[in-house]
Amino acid sequence: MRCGTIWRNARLATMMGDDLGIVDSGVVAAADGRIVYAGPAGDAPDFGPATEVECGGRWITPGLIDCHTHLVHAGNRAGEFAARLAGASYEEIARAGGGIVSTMRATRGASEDALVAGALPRLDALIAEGVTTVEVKSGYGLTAEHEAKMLHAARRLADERDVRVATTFLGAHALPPEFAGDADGYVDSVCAQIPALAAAGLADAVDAFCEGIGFTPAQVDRVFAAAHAAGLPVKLHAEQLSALGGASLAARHGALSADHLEHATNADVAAMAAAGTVAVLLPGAYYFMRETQAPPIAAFRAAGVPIALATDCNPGTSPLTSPLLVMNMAATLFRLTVEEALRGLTVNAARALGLQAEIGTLEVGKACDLAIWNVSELAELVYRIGFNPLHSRIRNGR
Ligand code: DI6
Ligand code: FE
Repeated sequence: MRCGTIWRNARLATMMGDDLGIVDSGVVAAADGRIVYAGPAGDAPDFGPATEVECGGRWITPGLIDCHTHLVHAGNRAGEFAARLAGASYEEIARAGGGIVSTMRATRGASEDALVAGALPRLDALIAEGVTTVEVKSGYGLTAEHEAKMLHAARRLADERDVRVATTFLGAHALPPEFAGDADGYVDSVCAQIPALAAAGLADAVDAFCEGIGFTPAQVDRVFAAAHAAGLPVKLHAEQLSALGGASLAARHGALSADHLEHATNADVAAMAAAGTVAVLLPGAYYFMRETQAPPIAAFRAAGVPIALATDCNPGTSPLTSPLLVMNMAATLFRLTVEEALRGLTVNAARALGLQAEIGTLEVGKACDLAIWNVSELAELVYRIGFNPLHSRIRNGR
């Protein structure tokens, strides 16, 4: 078998099957950026001449996938954080013209170059912890021009760094001031942007914020219809602060994922299970917003809804750039198991992006995106707080 690089003497968490798919004495081999073998050393074929990497018994997982971020944005909201410490609520700040709209002002005022430059340190923090794929949403431009600028900036991150970027159009994130009192008019303009963004290849999916301070299920329904017409998959910020049935709506639309979900009901869970919609949990936002109602994890488990995890990196509710801390928070705050946490940033995150044929497991034919860890047991990846045991990160076999 011809191959380029072989990683030997490793322990593998392949994420194949329903658990971690562990191989104790494992080998991974790659050719032309793809995995050509991942399994027990004893069963490995003769690979012929290749670059050999001795892993010294280290653990190899699939490269981590951060499937929900708002990495591209200008400015920060540290001042609002301070105001919240002094007693203001997120909703009060939003209704007073702060919140998402303050990041919108900063983002409209930033050039595409400045957005790229601003996002790179955040992206580098993710990469330093083994992220090989990141989803990036628009949603702080809130005009056709500035939303497209954000998506261009997101695409350029993949030129600046060795990382796969999936982009999501989140025009229906907040009502921009010029449409005050006319949310339906703004939704019309969001829908009208979708065909051109799809045709230009700028958006891989369409998202919306279904919430009292965001958009109603009826408005989201219209955005999703426009996405379907343009051939784009959908996902939804749903049930974060209140129960509006957004997750059920997303499931009815065959959404890749519904995200946040603290207030999801049994009906939402059943609809997601039937549709195969992934539950993307964002414990950083739950923590930062000091929420007290955790998502219905037991119901997701019982119904077989796949659970993914992500940073939700954004300036307002989750200024977080650590996938390792996300796993710890998911375990500590939501009581996810080690297996669920690790699957949440690999195989199930791939599914939340519709990329399960390409990434997320150590499986022949998939991209050879690996994270190699200096840990003696996988639980260490979930257990430590503020410590990064990444040994190396492989993207497309390099
Ligand atoms: N939910 C969130 O947590 C973020 N967006 C959303 O729809 C918040 C974004 C922000 O406050 O800037
Ligand atoms: Fe978000």
